[in-house]
Amino acid sequence: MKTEQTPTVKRLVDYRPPNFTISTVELDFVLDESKAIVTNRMQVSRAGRHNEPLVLDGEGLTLVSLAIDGQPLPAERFQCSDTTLTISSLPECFEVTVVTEIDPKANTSLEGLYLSEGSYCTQCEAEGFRKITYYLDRPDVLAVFTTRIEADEKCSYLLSNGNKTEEGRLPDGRHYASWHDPHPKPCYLFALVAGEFDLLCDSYRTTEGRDVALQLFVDKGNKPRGEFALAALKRSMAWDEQRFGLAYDLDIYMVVAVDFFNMGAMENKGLNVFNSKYVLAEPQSATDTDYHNIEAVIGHEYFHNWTGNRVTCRDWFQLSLKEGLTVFRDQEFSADMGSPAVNRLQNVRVIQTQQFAEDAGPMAHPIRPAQVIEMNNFYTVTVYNKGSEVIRMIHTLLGEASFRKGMDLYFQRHDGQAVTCDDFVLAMEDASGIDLTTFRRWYSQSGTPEVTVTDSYDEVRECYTLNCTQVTPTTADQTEKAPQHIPLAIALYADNGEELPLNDQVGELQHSVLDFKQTAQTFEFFGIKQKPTPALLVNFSAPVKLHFDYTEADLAFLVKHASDAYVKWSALQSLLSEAIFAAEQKGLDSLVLSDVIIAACEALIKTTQLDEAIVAEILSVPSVATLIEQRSFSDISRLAMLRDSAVRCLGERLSEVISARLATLRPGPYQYAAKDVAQRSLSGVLISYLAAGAPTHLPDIVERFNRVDNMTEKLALLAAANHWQLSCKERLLSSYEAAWKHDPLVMDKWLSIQALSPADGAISTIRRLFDYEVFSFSNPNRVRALVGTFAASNPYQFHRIDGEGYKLLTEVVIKLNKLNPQVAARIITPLTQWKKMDVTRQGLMKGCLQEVLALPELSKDLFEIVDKSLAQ
Ligand code: B3K
Ligand code: ZN
Repeated sequence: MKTEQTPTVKRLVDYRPPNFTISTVELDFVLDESKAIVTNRMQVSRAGRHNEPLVLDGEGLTLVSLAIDGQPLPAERFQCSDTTLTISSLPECFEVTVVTEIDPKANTSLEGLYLSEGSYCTQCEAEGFRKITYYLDRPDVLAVFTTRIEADEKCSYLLSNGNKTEEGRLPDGRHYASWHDPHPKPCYLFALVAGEFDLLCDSYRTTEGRDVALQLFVDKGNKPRGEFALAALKRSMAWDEQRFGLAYDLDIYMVVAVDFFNMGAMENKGLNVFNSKYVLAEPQSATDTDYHNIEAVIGHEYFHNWTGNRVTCRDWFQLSLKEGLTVFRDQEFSADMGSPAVNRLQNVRVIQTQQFAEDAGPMAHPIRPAQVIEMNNFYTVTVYNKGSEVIRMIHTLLGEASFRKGMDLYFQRHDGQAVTCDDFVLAMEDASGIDLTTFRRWYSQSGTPEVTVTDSYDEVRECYTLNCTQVTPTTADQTEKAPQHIPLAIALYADNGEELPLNDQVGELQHSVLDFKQTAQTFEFFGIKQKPTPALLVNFSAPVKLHFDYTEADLAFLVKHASDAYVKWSALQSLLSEAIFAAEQKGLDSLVLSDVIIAACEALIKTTQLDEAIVAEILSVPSVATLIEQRSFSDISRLAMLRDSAVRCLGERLSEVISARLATLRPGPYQYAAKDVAQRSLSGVLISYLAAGAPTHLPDIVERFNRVDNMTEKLALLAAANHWQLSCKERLLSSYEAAWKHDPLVMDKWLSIQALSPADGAISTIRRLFDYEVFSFSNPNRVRALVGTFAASNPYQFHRIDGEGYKLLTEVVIKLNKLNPQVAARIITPLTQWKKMDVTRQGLMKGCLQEVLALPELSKDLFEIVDKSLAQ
């Protein structure tokens, strides 16, 4: 229903180029906690021949003064609304000087200019610059920025984009600094930071011979925790030069870590602002996963300097132009820094669990959305991770050499421009000569294609045939679906486990990636002496669901013989999922895994032929979130019980083998090094099996917890004790608390563990923790650690049939509606996916959503998501 308050929908088809351009912006900030004065002087020109007024965006600003070409503007020449400043009767070229007042301290949305633990910082993407000053807040308006910052001397560092041009002292204990960024940029890349920090310095010489000063700013006392991130930055710089020939383009690169931040980090030109979670690490307090994520996010933001900053987006519908491509680049970087196979499996898990769920839910959208209410709602796993899969498919279709040519051409054509996803695909097409006409559908069509493959074998012709069909189910946003261009990578195995050559009829070797672009297509392979076992979707070559009628023996065969880690992993995941679903169908609460599955797992535990990290991935029993994604309608509490029962069964049946393997996994003193990370990850999985099914075989958990020198192993022990309700759980929690109570970032893990407790009483514990001193509703990391984790990953307690879990989340969402709409809109996601649940839970969940929808002054962030969910 459209009411007065219904927020407006913006559509891609309505895109028009800006009717004014801005060449230079001079910003002057006089900082004060609750009254900051921003003077903005811009040189503006009319674009094209028209008489339209200039409409600047602005939100929550107090207008102090307005002048055109230095002359104060009479009131009849301009108009202010809640979101715009409209100025009419303007010449062709003119200077606008607008002075506004803002209140950083009252800004709890963490968008625009705000305070993080006493330091000023900004977040402008997507549309936060308009909360700082009146501007053409859209990515296709590129200007050269000069920024002067004046503040109290207790803010010892005054930072902005580009190079520092001036600094000095002022009367009354104040000082100033001026910055100039020579690269024209959209305002979403503007940044300002002013505060007191510890500084880590280093330098990097680019292949072009430029000496770049590297500066990392962290909270006082955190210097040792910044070393790893700084080293990761240098690795990123070297990698981008080597892999893509891209070097850095300013004399200084700054990274600031702040505690109050809505997402991971932000790629502002020359001045990245980071959530401290993705900067700070030392072995005692950070896990291997933290180290991995820090390296990935540091890389991601650095890579944006070319894919995002030098070439930016024409409009926000094109977000995947920079995000999908930059995720692809960071994934390639992580793969090169560590294990490609393990990284690939981790990427695949995000797609299969979170992205497939998004496609199946109310917020389904293509990687290039066609319509949006609140842009911040579209920084999604679809735009980012599926976006990266789409780039990866282009890479697969073109091959590394042509892909690189395509990237080179893209930069050659578009450096300094704001462009579209079509421009990117065209560069790839022109550079490679490969037709991507059908492929472009991946940008406009949402949903997960379902590919069904059947096979047949003709002994006389020695011909093996794969019959492929594809269908993309209707999604919440789109009913019509066309076939996609799917690169389907395959391998065929003979009974002895040997991989067979893929010959065509005349004996020529065929490509192992099949070009599957029609609704139904048949592929034939010749010279095949006996019916082979096919491995399909090798290395997860496309973001699709694949169906093939494998027997249990086929899957066990693939676990053993397939050379590709994804195929092995996927085969064992299918065996385990099928066992769980079969028990669910029978209405059972527990299950016994077949001898075939047990034997496959036993062989994996014993093998020394595979990297331990890959074994750990393969052996991980699918999460409830992964399972639920594979079924349209499930009893989630039964699935959770059966999932745990599968782990218990493995622990019981394989306790001896597990104990023997565990004894061989003894990494030395902590190092974040691939071999050690692999050992710790396998050890974590094996310990959880024993905790589940054979607790008497466990090593002394408390002794081990006290002895190990790193957070990775401590947390794995704590997680196992918590999930499997070992008697030592409380002791471990107290010991953790005593060690880290002073450090909120480290306490986030402790909060999450308690949010994950399957035990009754978890909800009252969470409520108690709301009042605990480290917790605060205004800090997104705390909220995500406690409430986000609970809702997304505690199936037993969040989905309680009495509705108490849903009630808890709803209360928090209501509280955050005004405090921080972006975080509210994120953590509500599990409630919006009610369609997957049983009828009772559906009713409870919808009731909660209706309560949110009825809120007075509902943010547009929440409105968009809740309204769509209820409309299903
Ligand atoms: N570009 C930012 C994300 C901005 C999110 C705005 N709600 C970080 C990144 O993707 O690198
Ligand atoms: Zn990004």
